[in-house]
Amino acid sequence: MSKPHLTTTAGFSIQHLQFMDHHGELTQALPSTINHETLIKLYEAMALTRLFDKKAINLQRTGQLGTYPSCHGQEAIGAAVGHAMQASDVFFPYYRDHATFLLRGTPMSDILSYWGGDERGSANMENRASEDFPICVPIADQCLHAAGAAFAFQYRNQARAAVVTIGEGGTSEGDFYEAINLAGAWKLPLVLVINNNQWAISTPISEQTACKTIAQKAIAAGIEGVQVDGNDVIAVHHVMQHALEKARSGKGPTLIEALTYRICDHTTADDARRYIPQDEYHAAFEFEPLKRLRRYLEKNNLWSEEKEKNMLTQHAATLDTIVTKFLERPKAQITDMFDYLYAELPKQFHFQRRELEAEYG
Ligand SMILES: Cc1ncc(C[n+]2csc(CCOP(=O)(O)OP(=O)(O)O)c2C)c(N)n1
Ligand SMILES: [Mg+2]
Repeated sequence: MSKPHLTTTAGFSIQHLQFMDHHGELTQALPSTINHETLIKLYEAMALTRLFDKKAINLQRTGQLGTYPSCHGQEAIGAAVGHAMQASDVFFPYYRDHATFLLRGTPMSDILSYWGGDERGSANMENRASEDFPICVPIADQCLHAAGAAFAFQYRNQARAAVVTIGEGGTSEGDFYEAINLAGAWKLPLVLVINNNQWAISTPISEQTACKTIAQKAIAAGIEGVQVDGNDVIAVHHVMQHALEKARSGKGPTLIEALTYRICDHTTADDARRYIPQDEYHAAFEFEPLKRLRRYLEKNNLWSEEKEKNMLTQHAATLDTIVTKFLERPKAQITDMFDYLYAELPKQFHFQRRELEAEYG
């Protein structure tokens, strides 16, 4: 671990962790938790996520998808989280976790269906690697769901971890504080991963909080907090593995702040050029996670132009299959909004459902 970033009188400290800088140079020896094979796998997953992202934006721009939140520049967080988790752990995602879904084996055509407003996008749970929850758009609700599941694992004596993701803006919400408080008080097997992309739509982190770091919020809950370079997939992967093992072995929760930058619009319904200072925005591209990992792999003779070309050809074919499956799925039913919301439809909605079906079904 590198030098503490902040130390309190109570003896808690916040570490800032990095293994690889933006030139693709190691700033400390590779941790034993990661090898070159894993790094290549992470690179390929991050590259596929970036292409998926581009494709989804194109689908939205051509009227074939609803609002979509890009994860451009933030792929290292999702890839590290997805790779470090085991199938028996449970993931409580927010809306910018495409890389994690990919590595969790979530059918990516379901993710497109979800953003296409199709209830079946969240419903095909039987296809999924585990008991992962659907995407949560109401900010910070997922932290409470995750704390509840973490309690269930603890109560049943199961060696499983609940992993929840949230943006830095979301950590201003009461639900987030309630979840970390409970996790600390009950020593829950919970890992909270904060994507600090420094913007909450148009609100910059400087206006969001007076805290120097998001990780230090862990101190108030009496839990371990660590800040990592969120563009360094090695660092995120390393802290994730540590936090997951700790959670599964009954040693309690961890809060991980992954520092990155949102080098994209908030969603396709946004135009970030209207509020992000352009010099800051363009400078952030030099720090993005794929570029540095490719540089590292090439310097170590683990990657080449030819391998890149072959990977892109393979990824294009994978994406074609995903998009075809999404576009060719049977049409959604208008009554889905009732049928997927309740296990058993409350009586007062029967009339509404019948009326809707009669008019548009
Ligand atoms: C409870 C709630 N309040 C407001 C919103 C509207 N909203 C959607 S995204 C967002 C900003 C979130 O920013 P952050 O937590 O930093 O995550 P990011 O989008 O940057 O990844 C807001 C306010 C919402 N979805 N839910
Ligand atoms: Mg944010």
